[in-house]
Amino acid sequence: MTKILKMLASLTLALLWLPVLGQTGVEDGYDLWLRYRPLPAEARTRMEHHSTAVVFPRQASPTVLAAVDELHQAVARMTGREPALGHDPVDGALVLATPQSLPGIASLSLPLDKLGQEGYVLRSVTLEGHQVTLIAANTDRGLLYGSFAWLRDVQTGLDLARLDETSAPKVRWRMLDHWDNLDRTVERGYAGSSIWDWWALPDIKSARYVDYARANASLGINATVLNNVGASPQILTTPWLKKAAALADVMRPYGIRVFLSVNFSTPQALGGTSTADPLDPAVRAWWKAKADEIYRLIPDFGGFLVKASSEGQPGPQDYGRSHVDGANMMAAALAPHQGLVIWRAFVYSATDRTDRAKQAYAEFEPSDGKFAPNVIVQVKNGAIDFQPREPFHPLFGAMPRTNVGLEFQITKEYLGFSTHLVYLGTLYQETLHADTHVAPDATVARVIDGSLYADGRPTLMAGVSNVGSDRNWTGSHFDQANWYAFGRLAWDPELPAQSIAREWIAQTFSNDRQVVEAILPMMMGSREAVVDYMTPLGLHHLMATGHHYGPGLWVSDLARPEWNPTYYHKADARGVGFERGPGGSNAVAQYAPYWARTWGDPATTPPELLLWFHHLPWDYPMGNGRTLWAELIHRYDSGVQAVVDMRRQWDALAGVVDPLRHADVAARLAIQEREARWWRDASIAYFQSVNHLPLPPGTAAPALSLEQYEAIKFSFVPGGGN
Ligand code: BDP
Repeated sequence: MTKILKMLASLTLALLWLPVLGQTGVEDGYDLWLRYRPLPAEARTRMEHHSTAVVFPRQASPTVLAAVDELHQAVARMTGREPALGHDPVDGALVLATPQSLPGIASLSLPLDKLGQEGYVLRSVTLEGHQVTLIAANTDRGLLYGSFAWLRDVQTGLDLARLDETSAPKVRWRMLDHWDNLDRTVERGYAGSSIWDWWALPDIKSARYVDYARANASLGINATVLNNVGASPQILTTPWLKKAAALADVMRPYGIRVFLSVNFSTPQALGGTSTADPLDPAVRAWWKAKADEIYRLIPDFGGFLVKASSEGQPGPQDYGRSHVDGANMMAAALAPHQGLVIWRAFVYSATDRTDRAKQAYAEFEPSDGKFAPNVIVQVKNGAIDFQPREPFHPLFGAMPRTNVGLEFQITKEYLGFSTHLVYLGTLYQETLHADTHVAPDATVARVIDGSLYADGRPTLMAGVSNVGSDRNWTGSHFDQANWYAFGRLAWDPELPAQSIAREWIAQTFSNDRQVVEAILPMMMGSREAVVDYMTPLGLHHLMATGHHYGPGLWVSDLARPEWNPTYYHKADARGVGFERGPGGSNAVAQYAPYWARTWGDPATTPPELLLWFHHLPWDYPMGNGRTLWAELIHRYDSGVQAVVDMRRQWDALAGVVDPLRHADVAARLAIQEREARWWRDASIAYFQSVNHLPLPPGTAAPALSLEQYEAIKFSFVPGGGN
């Protein structure tokens, strides 16, 4: 064993993941997109020329050693030959260098000034007379990201002899939000229980945590919120902070900062104060002292994520104070430590009778410019709630003097859990590419990455995690793609969803053209399919009560009007849809004039959002010769047909895709087809019960009666909300 190998082996992080990788001869999904399977002979020979050695700085930090370890193991696994480890360039080496560790790279005119703290350059160069692949960065984190980028290039078959890549993240905080409770249940989690074995922490640190960190680092995700936004006050007690600190220790070498969700009334709930009023001096002092304690345990702690005055969670409004008062109070406690407050804008009130889609904007927009500089207001992609399709949230672009972050849901609460195959890259792209029209070229991506404002503000893209204790991490193999796509888009919101899907398939299944070309259309069409069989033409929030599993269009008796599907579709004998134009709730007026005009008139509203913005008669002409009713049924049928097609495409890959994963995906597609039909049939049966219209000729009647669909009930549905 070389000296360096011994050094690597002595590191806990190396020891932790070596045995895990060693176990996986079988394709069970554990290895995600970091499979590093042996390459075919020709590719192996090509690669060997470019990975003879891994050369790295003498004074290597844990982050550099993590990168070296990853490269070393990956090359060994792909080529069957361990690369040498050393500190001096040799021919065919992979050289990790910063300007400090190897001043010689200065002569290569690398664009280091464009890389910031996390970017990297990958370049085939001659260094000290040797042909090498240089992975250069300003920081060790950049070297880690560059190493993963090189491994992505290898696995996707790029020409390793002519690399010339420069990349830097556009968004500062690329964050996973875990909705994990301290008892290991996961709100809206469909991949087993929480990955965090809270009870065993801090003493026992599962090897999985390292693999979690590796997977995130491979995408550039640099922050994780460990616990649910419906936060237990307990998380801020010392024993739990020690558990969080243990996880922070695992994440640190991988450039990942730990954040915690906090309950607004924690000081009072834990008995430290008699109130949680944000303007009360004792409350302010409590938070300050708590922040000091946290930073003693976790010196690089990221900050707090807060769901306040939202869906029954306590908040400043319980004390007659505003969101600004609440957020800025916490921000003051964290500011001395450079900590952040991420304050969620997911609010709608039990007493406000105005359109739910308007309430967050109404609450937050007037506070523009009032939040402290270390507060980021986190806004969901749409104004209702992670639906299969929503127009972008009107707050994007509407608060230019406030740090506004974006929250997507990766776990598929409303899109078929982890059973339905739905690639979310296209959904994310649709939001990110949407032009807010508040200024020229003001896409949501440019609001979120801050380039629209160019003032160096902290930026954030967060995704509600779909990771759990399941062996394959995400419940289904294809849901790994949504974690992947989220991470890649958080790094660069302009990346096309299609190229992300391609690179994910190549790394996760096979780089074989036949496989990539067969899986790609399944993924790319899958989101439109789920929209069509669940909520076509802009319909939304029609899922069953609480758990959101299956259709519930008929539900109209829940305590709060906006919890009922009938509130959203408003179907009656005359028509269907939520009127949000000037004649209705006028939610369109919260958008820039361009959208207010376009979406204010059904004639210029695209069919995809028609019933989101308008209540229209059943015989409304769709412009393609069909009535609204006929078009609705056509969409339901297309959705079901798309799933039938996906199944056929997948079946054709039997024997090409490894058997375990093939069988698992096939079984889920069978469920998806059954459930797509269920959605279609139950929706048609319900709408027919209100409009009494016949089905267009040639259309299949629903399999069961409406009463039978209404009678379908479930208990113990995963993800909570039962
Ligand atoms: C909704 C979920 C609920 C979450 C809430 C939130 O149904 O479980 O707590 O979002 O984002 O989608 O706070």
